[in-house]
Amino acid sequence: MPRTRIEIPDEIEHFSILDQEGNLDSGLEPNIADETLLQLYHYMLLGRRFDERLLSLQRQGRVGTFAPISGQEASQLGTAAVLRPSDWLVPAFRETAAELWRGRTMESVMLYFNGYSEGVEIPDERNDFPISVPVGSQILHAVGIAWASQYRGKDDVAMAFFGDGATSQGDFHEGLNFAGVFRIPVIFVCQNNQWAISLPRKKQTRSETLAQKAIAYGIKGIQVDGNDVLAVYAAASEAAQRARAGDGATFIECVTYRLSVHTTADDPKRYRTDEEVELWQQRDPIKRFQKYLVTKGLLSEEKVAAAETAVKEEIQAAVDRAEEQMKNPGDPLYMFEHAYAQMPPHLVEQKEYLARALSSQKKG
Ligand SMILES: Cc1ncc(C[n+]2csc(CCOP(=O)(O)OP(=O)(O)O)c2C)c(N)n1
Ligand SMILES: [Mg+2]
Repeated sequence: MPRTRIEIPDEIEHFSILDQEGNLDSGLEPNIADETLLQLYHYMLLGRRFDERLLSLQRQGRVGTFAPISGQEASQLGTAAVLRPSDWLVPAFRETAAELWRGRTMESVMLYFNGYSEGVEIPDERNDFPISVPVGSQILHAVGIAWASQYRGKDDVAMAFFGDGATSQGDFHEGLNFAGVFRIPVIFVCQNNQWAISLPRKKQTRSETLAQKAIAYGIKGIQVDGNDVLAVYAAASEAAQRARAGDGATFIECVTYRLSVHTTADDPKRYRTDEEVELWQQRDPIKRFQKYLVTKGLLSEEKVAAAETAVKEEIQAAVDRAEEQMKNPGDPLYMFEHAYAQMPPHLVEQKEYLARALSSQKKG
């Protein structure tokens, strides 16, 4: 028998619109309303400044362990911004900017990272999932949600967030395979931030790109400059259209960088160099987008200063509200809420048991 070659799509597109200095490739400029561009800028700035404030509060003992997002704002907002309210956002543990965009309050974030179950509550009108820490679990959740949407004949899509490390989990492969076989309307957003705690990207996989893993599952894969919010937005819009049209899933690899610590319990100086961090600071997604907006006439030095002040005030007001709320201890019974429409019998029993224990404690 002869040896023959089987043609497979063996190229992966890398997509960027703004260069590292924020200069535009005008032929690729996406058609985004000015209002949306400014909203994106606001949330990128809010995400960054809130992250910095949380880190400072954590160092003062006023916030518990959390995973900072600095450097990843464009990857999170360019993607989340293409969702409709009825779509589903399925975050991992480092998506604060995307969650704020969807309407999560900063108080909720602070409550969560201080261990209050109230911080997990999602209002009924928001089709989002809470933070899920098990690496890669978000992929299965999103595939299931999107499958349900397809089954019900809706055109809502689900968007899963995960990191480069998650691509080594079995969940990733099962999820992508299922999405391929059943043409599930799901968007996989992989934030390749170059590190899985202390494990560098080059030790995660021998594949040249993460995006090429999509080829094996028969779904569309694309690599974007994850620090270029325009390219991320354009790629995510195409993915959402594809999903809504019944043409299945997309895997978007956002090439980005975690500028800060893995979590507040980590010291990255033990495994990466200052030079590497400085290199990525030069590719800062906010600076690049800001330059584009100034060139476009939507921002000026004064407007940037005003935006910084507004964001600072917004954060301060939220911190005050959260700290006021946290003067009262949370209600332990609250942990039973918001997970099930109908609570299973063993949890009903546990809830009743705890309620009895709490009330006898009060009496004693
Ligand atoms: C199943 C599982 N294994 C291990 C961990 C511990 N852990 C938390 S984050 C992380 C690394 C994740 O790296 P990546 O997927 O690249 O996401 P990033 O933290 O860079 O955003 C690990 C191993 C976990 N949360 N879940
Ligand atoms: Mg990572």
